[in-house]
Amino acid sequence: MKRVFSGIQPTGHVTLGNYLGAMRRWAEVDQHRADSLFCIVDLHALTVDHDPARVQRLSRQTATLLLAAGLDPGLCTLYVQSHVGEHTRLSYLLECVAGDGEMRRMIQYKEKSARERERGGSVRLSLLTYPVLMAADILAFGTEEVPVGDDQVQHVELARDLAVRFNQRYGHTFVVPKASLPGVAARVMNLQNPTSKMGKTDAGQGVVYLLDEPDVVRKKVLRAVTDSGRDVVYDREGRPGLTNLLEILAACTGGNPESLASVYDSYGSLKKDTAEAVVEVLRPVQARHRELCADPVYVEGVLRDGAEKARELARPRVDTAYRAIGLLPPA
Ligand code: AQP
Repeated sequence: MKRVFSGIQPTGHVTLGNYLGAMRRWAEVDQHRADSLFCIVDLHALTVDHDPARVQRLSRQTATLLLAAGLDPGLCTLYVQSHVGEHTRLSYLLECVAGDGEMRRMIQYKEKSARERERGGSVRLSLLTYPVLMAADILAFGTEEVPVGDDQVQHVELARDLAVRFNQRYGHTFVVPKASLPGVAARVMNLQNPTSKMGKTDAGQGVVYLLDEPDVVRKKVLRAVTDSGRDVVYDREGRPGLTNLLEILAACTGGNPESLASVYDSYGSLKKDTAEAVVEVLRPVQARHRELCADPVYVEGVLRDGAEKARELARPRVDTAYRAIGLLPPA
């Protein structure tokens, strides 16, 4: 069976972008067709200015939401990254095959380091090395496929490069993974700024959160920035606001964004239908989330069992990498 791995950072409340770009596919497709691991990558949340209590709270909430979205511990492994030491053990080895130049070229590093500087903060070294830790997350498990949104493709490419380089220098150790993207909504854009990705750390009306009440969702979608012009057309470059709404509607209803464009003759009706489609997609997830919140012991048990399983799966390959690179095995 194919090995699939993917992760989500507890850096903010889970968004509609996370759901449509990644989580929904993990639950509806990946866990049924592959031997899948899904991880709350909490160490990555420490790469930018963070509040310790909030990261803990968001880690629990993200795990609960992943279960609410349909991840089934009988079908997949769900765990928290910091509970499995193999991630950081392997990350160091991969730092020894990665170059600082390739880290500085990462788009997310450029964007997030600029944001930290704008806020007057310093840039953490871990922000620069974060893609190496992500490569370790992936490579530790012999992952073949990484289902992600479009923004993570460059990082998966780096994981591929590091796997190939390590294998060439030290002998075949890692499977070379590839990214897989959803057909639609691979990059859901901010509703107020449709040329920027809808990100967890953005505040404001442009981001729909998975736990937003129906009326809040409606308000945000109805107030989405659209483009000048009257006709409804699918054009990512020229009409990013409309295109984003069409992509969201298509992802929520199973349609095709380009053909949906011809169904609408006004922005108002497109927004109204999109708002209702999002509300309907979120409804069962929110209901299940409420049930799971009443049973935190269940969620903790899932994470404990998941971490144990992930440790067992990762350890042999990480041990092999330690020997291959020239480290003396403990007596
Ligand atoms: N807008 C999006 N559209 C489609 N997919 C998305 N993903 C994230 N945003 C979108 C995918 O969701 C998975 C988990 O994402 P993450 O936790 O790595 O990223 P994030 O939500 O963008 O969180 P950040 O980086 O902490 O926040 P920002 O960007 O605000 O700084 C991934 O598969 C990702 O592709």
